[in-house]
Amino acid sequence: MKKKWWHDKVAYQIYPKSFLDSNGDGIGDLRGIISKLDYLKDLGVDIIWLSPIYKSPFVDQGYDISDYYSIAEEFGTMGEFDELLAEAKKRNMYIIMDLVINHCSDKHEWFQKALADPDGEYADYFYFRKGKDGNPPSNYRSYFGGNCWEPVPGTDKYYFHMFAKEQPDLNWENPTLRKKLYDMINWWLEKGLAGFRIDAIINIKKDLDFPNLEPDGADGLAGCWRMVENVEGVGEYLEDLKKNTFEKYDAFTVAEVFNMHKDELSQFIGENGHFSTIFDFSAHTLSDGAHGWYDAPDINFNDWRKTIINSQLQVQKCGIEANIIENHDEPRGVSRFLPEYARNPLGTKMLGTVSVLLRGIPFIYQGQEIGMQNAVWNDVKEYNDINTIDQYNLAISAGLSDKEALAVCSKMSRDNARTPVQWSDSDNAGFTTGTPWLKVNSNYKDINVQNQENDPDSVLNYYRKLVATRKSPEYKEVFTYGVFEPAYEDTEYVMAYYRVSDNQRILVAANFGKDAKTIELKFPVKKVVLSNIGKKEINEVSLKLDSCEVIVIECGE
Ligand code: TEU
Ligand code: CA
Repeated sequence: MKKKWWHDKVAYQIYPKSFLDSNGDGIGDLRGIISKLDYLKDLGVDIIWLSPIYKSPFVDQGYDISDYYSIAEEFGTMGEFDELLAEAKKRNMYIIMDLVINHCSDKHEWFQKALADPDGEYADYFYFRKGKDGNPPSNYRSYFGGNCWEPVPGTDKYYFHMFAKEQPDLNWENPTLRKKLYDMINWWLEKGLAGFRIDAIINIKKDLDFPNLEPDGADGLAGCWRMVENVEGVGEYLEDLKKNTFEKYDAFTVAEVFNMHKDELSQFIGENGHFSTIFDFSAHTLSDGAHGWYDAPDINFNDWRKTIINSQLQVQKCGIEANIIENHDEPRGVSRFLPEYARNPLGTKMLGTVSVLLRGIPFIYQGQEIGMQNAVWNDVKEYNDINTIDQYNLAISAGLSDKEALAVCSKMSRDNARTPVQWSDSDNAGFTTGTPWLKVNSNYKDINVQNQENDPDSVLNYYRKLVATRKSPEYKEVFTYGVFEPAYEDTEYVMAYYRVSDNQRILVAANFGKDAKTIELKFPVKKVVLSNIGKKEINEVSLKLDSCEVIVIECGE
């Protein structure tokens, strides 16, 4: 594999609104981020991904951009952004931004001009189509509920949106629009950005016939993602995008790609793939419900293990993936992937170890490094997220009671990951001196950065060790490029794998079960590299793993 500058890096996702508020308005901001760069450096972070900070009406928390060239005033100024770039550079850290180019905000100048002249040049930046017999052009359900087609006032036309109606989809067929997007991307790269996380990008190629699909819900609609799934040709756009932008800057790109055909993986992340890497969401999609969150299955250990193993084996044939346990769209990993008895510091360290040492770039989501968990939600009014409110209503219309619908959202809500970062045990977890825009998780007195700084055995200090191990001169090569080999697949509740390079073999073994397990070691132990219970040595061939224990061993000859 040809080496790239980003292969051995560790990344961290910041959700700016919830990271740290510096001026007491209850909203996290750039100053807050700048003040924590040393904290992130200490954790071993190289690449920082900022969820959108562009000007936006925040209908979907900044994923609805109204001006690609300005910083949202809630977050700060362009001057402060430049300062962030410079301060990151001083610390040998890289900043990447979110790139949301499947859609923009309905308040973007382009869309405003399109509405003003629905037959004009700007209308073709979007999908404007005539209705059929007074109905929308087709029967697609948007990601956030309701029809994808919204009437264009004063006309017999509709515009297309896969997400909220305030997020009209951009028409990638239009070369002038594409050129404007490329210019914008290059403008940011010229500033010194290291690359982008690319939002919802698989959706840019539509079936221009917009055919009706077999309804898959009581609303008579079919999920719009199914139209996108069936259409060919997105690759040409992605190549054109890459050639005109990222490639010229050797930029790092990590794309959010759902619904890809597995046989296309090498086109996406192979040697000459469209992107540097994509996120591995395979374990997360295990809890996709057939109709929504209300019929989402629980994740069981065997499926989870099998999914991760399959994905690792698949990906290493062609490239490097980006591994997460959570992000701003997902519930907290500790609450989701760990059984109840393991939702404690030991279990949290175990899950982190298994994830961070996989083959691929680890992306740590803010708060993950202290083991933040899902919040307890008592009222639908406590939520802010548009997706959660839709899913709550969907559950109610499917016949669930308010209490049941809330339980569904408590488990699945994106707001679980968006509660403010818990910095200390003082008011509002030290996130703000004002009123936080979203409630603080009530467990902040137990789980917060300040407490963990002072405790050598804390989750935070363990994550520091974990990341440092991955990046140490001794193990960097094997953890970056080493082959992934599953191990002990027949042992119940044990998630284990080897990472193998020409001259090293590392075993990572974790016991997710409630009871102790014993595994027979197949290689002599050269060294215990890491243990979440402080084991220093192993003398036996039979290795007993307690419940929630994880161990990382360098094997000898
Ligand atoms: O997410 C795209 C996407 O497919 C999501 O709808 C995802 O399926 C859902 O959030 C899971 O609950 C991206 C962003 O990550 C998300 O925050 C945005 O809301 C969305 O695009 C629209 O830009
Ligand atoms: Ca603020």
